[in-house]
Amino acid sequence: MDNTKIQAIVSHFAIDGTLAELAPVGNGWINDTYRVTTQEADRPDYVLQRINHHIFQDVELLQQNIERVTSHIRRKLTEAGQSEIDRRVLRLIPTCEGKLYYFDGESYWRMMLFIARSITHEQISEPLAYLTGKAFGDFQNMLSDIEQGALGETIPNFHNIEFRLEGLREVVARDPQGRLATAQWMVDELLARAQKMCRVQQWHRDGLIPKRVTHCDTKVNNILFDEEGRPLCVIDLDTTMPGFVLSDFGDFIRTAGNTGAEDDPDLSKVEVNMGIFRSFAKGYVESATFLTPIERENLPYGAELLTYMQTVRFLADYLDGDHYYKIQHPEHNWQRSKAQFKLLQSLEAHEQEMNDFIATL
Ligand code: GN1
Ligand code: MG
Repeated sequence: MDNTKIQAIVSHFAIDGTLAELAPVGNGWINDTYRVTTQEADRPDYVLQRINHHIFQDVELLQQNIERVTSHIRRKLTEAGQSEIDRRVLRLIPTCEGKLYYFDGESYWRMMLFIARSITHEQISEPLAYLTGKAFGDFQNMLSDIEQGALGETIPNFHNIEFRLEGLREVVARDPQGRLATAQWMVDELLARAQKMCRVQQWHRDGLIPKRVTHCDTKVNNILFDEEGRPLCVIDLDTTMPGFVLSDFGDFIRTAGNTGAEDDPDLSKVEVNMGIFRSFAKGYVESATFLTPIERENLPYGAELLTYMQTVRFLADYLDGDHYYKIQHPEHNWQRSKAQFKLLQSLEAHEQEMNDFIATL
């Protein structure tokens, strides 16, 4: 997109300062992101994003969720006497008409304050896993008293395993690409675990497990750290919505607690990294003081559940002909499914060990 067009978009937002420079940033594939630099040294810089409204279809709801989450956290930080609050929580910049996004007739745009002098990590380590656990636990803790009904689901049924399994069953019945023959064994393995994995939804219906505010993308690169290495701010709030805390715990272990890659072609490299598990769990349990006994005991189950759910999602996309996840080669989603399934098996083999560790915290 050319800069004059983006400049015109920037002019619709109530920014403080004069636009000096525009540059694309980041590596996410969901939204397009630009850094907006201002001329004046004493004025902030900004981040402009084009929202992917194919994935986030209700932009109004999406932006309202983010505004509610960030204003709630901002209030908590103020009450706690924190300094530099605009570095510790995202701040949405409204348009000149006071709206939370701008629609140019084609795309939806939003603006945020840029948090200067922050550091992100793509590689995990045990000390970093501990700090990340603390940061996501704090995040959920600050949001644990937000009014019921304040937030909507920005992607309906996003982490609902019953819904994801329905999707898998539906595509298995159609087999539109003729790929089922290759994948049948994995379909059987997954369906054999369906009852165990859907248990959380049943617990919720029985009133045993609450929905809280969950981030739903708990990767280490969604935390900004300060120059001293302390967690500063949780970012990427698009999927922050009502859900089970098991989701956030589990998705971190799925992504960071794997000795291999998410799509590793060499399955012998894929195992749960118990050092990362222990460090993250320790940090998380220390700050997530609201956890009920059933939530706490089931954190290892959460790790299995999210890995299982990701296997189901990759496999369904493979059978369907690769419409959701970008692929680098024709069998990529199948490779991802196998790698996630291998991680699930490793988690299952370590279930007792994980449960025993949680009990010591
Ligand atoms: C997508 O693009 P990324 O990595 O932030 C997906 C997650 C999956 C992940 C698997 C909105 O996230 O749910 O776990 O891919 N996000 C969406 O790599 O579907
Ligand atoms: Mg993301």
